[in-house]
Amino acid sequence: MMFISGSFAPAGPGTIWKKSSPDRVEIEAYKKLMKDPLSSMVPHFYKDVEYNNEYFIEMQDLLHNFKNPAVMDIKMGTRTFLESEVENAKARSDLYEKMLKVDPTAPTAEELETKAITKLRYMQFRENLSSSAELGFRIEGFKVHGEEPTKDLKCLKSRDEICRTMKQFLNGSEKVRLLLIARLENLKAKLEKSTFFRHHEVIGSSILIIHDGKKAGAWMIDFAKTLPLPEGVTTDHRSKWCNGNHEDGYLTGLDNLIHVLKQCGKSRSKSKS
Ligand code: I3P
Repeated sequence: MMFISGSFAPAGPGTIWKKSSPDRVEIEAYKKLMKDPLSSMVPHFYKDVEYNNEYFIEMQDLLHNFKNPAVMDIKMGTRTFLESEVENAKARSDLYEKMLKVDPTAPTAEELETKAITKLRYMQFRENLSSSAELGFRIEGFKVHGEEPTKDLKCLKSRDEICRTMKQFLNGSEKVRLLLIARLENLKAKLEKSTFFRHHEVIGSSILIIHDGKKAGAWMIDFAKTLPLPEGVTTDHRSKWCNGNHEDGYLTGLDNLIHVLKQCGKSRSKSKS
């Protein structure tokens, strides 16, 4: 996440370096995205860089044109893990500890005994705890100017709660709300025309929203788990996932995100969930 993680470094005016994995998945995704109708919906990719045996992506700094911006990271999709996790039986104590911290009642009797869970178990726990499973998106964190980032949102689930958080982030700006709805509707139109989107599953990717009270934008970011679909497989990004169909629920999430943003305007004093 751009404003919280330590994997970013300023590169030059208007550009940043983002740490990238040696598997080159994100680099390949950005290269293809630059030639796709989605190019205006993602940060501009300049080049990949190898530096001190580490890999980086030199890309547009989306914050560059904003003054004192507010930033929100929204993780997209009803599925937030790769299908390869289904076969990954490795029991992890770190994920068990994280689960316990959020909800001490969540582990099963067996998990309480072994004190370890698989990544699949943890990721699905996180999806169900938050709005991911039902709405296809979740607010991971946000930051408004002059305040510390708000990251403790793992249990944010209902439309009503999301709406309240959105209002806090929008800081009462009706203009920004309408700009964002328009931008996200534009994104949806572009996704429908995108060859890239037709041929990839988009997992663990976020929409980054930035506004400064006057201007507002939203961009797709984080493609480290955006993989080409296997030959002959197609997805509609809305159907329910079952192992092997590669559905990610991205459009379900986008539809619901737009809907919630519209709802935030209607229910200024009293919101319904
Ligand atoms: C992490 C989060 C990350 C995920 C990470 C999780 O949980 O879901 O997206 O990394 O897996 O631990 P949380 O948000 O609760 O901290 P990937 O998206 O790269 O899978 P990891 O522990 O295997 O890095």
